[in-house]
Amino acid sequence: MNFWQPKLETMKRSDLQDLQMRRLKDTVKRAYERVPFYHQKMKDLGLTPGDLAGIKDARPLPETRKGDLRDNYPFDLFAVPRDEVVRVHASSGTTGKPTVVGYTARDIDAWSDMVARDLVMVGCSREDVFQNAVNYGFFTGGLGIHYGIERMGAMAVPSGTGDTKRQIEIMIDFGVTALHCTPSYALYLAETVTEMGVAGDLSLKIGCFGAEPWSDGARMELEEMLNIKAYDSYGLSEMFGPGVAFECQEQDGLHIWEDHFLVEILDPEGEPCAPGERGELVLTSLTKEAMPLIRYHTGDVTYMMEDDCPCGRSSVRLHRFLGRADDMLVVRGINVFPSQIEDVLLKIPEIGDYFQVVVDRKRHALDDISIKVEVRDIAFTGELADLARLQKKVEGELKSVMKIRSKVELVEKGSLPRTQGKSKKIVDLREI
Ligand code: DLL
Repeated sequence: MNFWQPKLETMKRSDLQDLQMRRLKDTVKRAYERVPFYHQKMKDLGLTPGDLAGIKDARPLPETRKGDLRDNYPFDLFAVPRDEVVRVHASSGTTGKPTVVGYTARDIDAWSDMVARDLVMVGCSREDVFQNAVNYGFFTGGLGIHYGIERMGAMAVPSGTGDTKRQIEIMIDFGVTALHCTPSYALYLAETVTEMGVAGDLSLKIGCFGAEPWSDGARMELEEMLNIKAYDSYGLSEMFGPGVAFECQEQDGLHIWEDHFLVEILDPEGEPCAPGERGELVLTSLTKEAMPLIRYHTGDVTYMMEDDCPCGRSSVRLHRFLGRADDMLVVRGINVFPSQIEDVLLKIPEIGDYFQVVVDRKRHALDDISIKVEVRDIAFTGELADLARLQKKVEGELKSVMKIRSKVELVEKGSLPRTQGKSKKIVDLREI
């Protein structure tokens, strides 16, 4: 069977909720006693751990945001003495200091088991040769996935990033059967495989892609080009890293491991969203020792799917992420997520896999949204009229989904930047 920790993965919901409340009380008590930031926040709310006796959810507890990690840079949110921290990771934002996270040996252990759960869930076994083509530095996707691969016993191939042709040679020579990287790099790898004409030499079966939003269109494209099943993987450094939520073989929502995290989806007013209703994912860590976080606002937008999953896992599923609340473009009052644009574009056969959205506002004018899209060779018939027709078609299809007009600029294949990590699909030139 495809379970790594069957008891925890299939636990009865009432037992799971009891376990969560026990762990929540313990986490909050430790944070109150050991982290001055939380001590003060709880004091401001008039709360002591004694008030938690009858607690049923996280709502009375203090909230945490990314800025709080920066304000406590680098180690002031740690809840254990420095000599118990065996590793740190960091993620760099666009401004200011990076945010730093720490792990005890038990944290690394719990995280490895969580990633092992994910990999076994999508069908990996000890027989697999697993290439991890992401950056092995401060980014949690490198060591985090690597430890999970070793934990479940497959052969880890820590290829890191860089030299795409060599990555593909390794894939062929080592008989790689499973691949982890960002979806944008996967598309670039797939494109290079096609150019090299070696798709038939690959032994790939499984692709795990995450660290940024991607669409079902991109999934279909990757599955076809690489002859794999492609799974969505979600995580964030603040909650260990990759492995927090992962698709099972149903490919219909991501199981979030509720024995490790208490899950809330909140609307912009901070009120809980009903299942099916979009909102911000807010997480409380239930097992993290070195750096527990309470009601952490992830900034990521999704919704809860409540129906039971045929795979037998009892944890709640999250719908694939639409994007970050702050990546959502509000153009002339309409909300647009880059993943929606991607979904439309990938359904048009003449259009390639790369696009870039540029939003601008001329003085006193309305916002302008223009989208550069790469055109596949098949679209170049030699007739300018054909290109003009294609441009109109793309504009029309985007308008029907986004409800606003955008200007489409067709560009040649290869002219938009390729990336080995997270891609930048939006350029916002508005001065707001
Ligand atoms: O990106 C951890 C990770 C590594 C996840 C490898 C999956 C695979 P950070 O660098 O801290 O950690 O970035 C976390 O990336 O808050 C989301 O905005 C975004 N993100 C991660 N996974 C997904 C996903 C890693 N599957 C931030 N879909 C998160 C959409 C994702 N967004």
